[in-house]
Amino acid sequence: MTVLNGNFEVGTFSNWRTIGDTRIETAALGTGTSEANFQALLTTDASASGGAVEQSDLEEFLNFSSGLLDNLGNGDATEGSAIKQTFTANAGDVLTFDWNFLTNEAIPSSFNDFAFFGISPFALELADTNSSGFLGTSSVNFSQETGFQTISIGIAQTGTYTLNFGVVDVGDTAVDSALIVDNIQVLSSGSIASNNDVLFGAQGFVGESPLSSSASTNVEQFIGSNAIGRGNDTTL
Ligand SMILES: [Ca+2]
Ligand SMILES: [Ca+2]
Ligand SMILES: [Ca+2]
Repeated sequence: MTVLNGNFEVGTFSNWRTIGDTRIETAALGTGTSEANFQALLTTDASASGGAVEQSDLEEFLNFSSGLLDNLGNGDATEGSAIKQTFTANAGDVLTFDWNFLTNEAIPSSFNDFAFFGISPFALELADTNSSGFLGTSSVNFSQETGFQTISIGIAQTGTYTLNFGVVDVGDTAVDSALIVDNIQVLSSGSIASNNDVLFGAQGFVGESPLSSSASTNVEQFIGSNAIGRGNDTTL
């Protein structure tokens, strides 16, 4: 089963499971949209329904090992929000989505909030307060945004995967950040581009090997069961 309601045009989180402060937003958010009318917003803020949850609850929800969010390298993750959905894919398919990281922290800040996506039990950072290219003020509730970006991830092995997206506060819980995601699709192997940003398989996110037919020739990031890093042609 492919990703359902990956563009949120149902207007709800139908087919997704959520934790923390998660909302369907429109262009009224001030960021515009990357695809049609509706998009998902995840924040590290409080909300009427309770808001962001503590790190351990996030890690349990996402089937992460305890402390994984700290081990991504930005410091002590404190609280946040996430969504997830389980789907099946074939080797050679490509997962693609649009994302936008927003923050009220300084850029950069030692309170290095970050957004991530992953295939449980693995996660990979999308952006943090040290990322380049922030656009300045343009959204209703946040002072900075990266703007919409698109990432594509080659799927190295046929299987059933649980896709996750999240955002966390780091160091304290006071100043909030958010992640917008939209346009989440799994494209069949016939539509593969040759420039996937990341690959993943049974060992997590990996480098170019072992999938030669559709593998990227310029993989820039990888993550495995015990490591995160950057490099080319690296298999964990
Ligand atoms: Ca949409
Ligand atoms: Ca923060
Ligand atoms: Ca917070």
